[in-house]
Amino acid sequence: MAIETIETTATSSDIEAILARDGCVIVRDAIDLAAGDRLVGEIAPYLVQKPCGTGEFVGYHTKRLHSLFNKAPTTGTFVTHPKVLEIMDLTLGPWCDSYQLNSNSITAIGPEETPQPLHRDDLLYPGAHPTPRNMCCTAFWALTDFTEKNGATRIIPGSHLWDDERVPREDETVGAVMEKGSFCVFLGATYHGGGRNITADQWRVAMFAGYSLGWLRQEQNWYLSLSADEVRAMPEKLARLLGFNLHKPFLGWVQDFQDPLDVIRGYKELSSGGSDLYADGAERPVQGKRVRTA
Ligand SMILES: O=C(O)CCC(=O)C(=O)O
Ligand SMILES: [Fe+2]
Repeated sequence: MAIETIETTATSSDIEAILARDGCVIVRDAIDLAAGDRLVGEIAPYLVQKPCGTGEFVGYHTKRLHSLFNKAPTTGTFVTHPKVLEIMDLTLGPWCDSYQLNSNSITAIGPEETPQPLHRDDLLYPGAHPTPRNMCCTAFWALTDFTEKNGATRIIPGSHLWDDERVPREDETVGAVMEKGSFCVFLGATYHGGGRNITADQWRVAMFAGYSLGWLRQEQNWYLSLSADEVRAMPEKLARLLGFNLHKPFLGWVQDFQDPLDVIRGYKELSSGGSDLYADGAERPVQGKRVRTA
């Protein structure tokens, strides 16, 4: 069995059907190779400096880099890629007013790395499985080719439907084998883990971007990772995705019920008495109509 691989021309309904069945999908050749190489070039000086991890989960031959926005200007192109966001619209969109970037990292798996323990990324959030409500969803980009030998992420298709008792086994996994410039998406409840790297000299480099429902606490704290100046310089879409955003009807306001981006852009406290913050189209304080609750 292999993870189903589709072209960027696949329709939303095709993708939705694959994710409902498998909880994962690979989108082939989704970005031009020059963008990937540029990102690799931007992170290279930091990756050289960064030591390997020291734990079963973070690995002993794996390097991780975070806070990529301050290091690599090309990061935003990947994180706001239209096909990735189309998939997040499908998986997270129905359960929140807006979703957000949960975490973002470079994960570079080096020679001799052993498999990462299989896990669900939604383990951060208490909630029973199976559930129709996705808490989070992860996209990861192949910045080098992903092979069976160099540590391609292992995924268990269909495991998003499992309960909390079933223990995942390595022999149930398949490798997210893909060429660089492709990305793979899996639901928060889908079991996966970094793969074994049995090559002598290849580093498998991925850019992970996790997204979560906008009313959850984000895994990575962007408010302390980025300065107001850095956020002000970003495209609005990216700033909002990072959580400098008001989740309607009124979650996350600042000062006088302000949208965080107003404050980033220089709103002066006490200059307004505050106004009602309702969900789109609502005339009273109720949950937005497009947000599913069950
Ligand atoms: O690097 C990988 O392939 C998987 C990493 C992962 O799943 C994680 O750190 O949560
Ligand atoms: Fe993970």
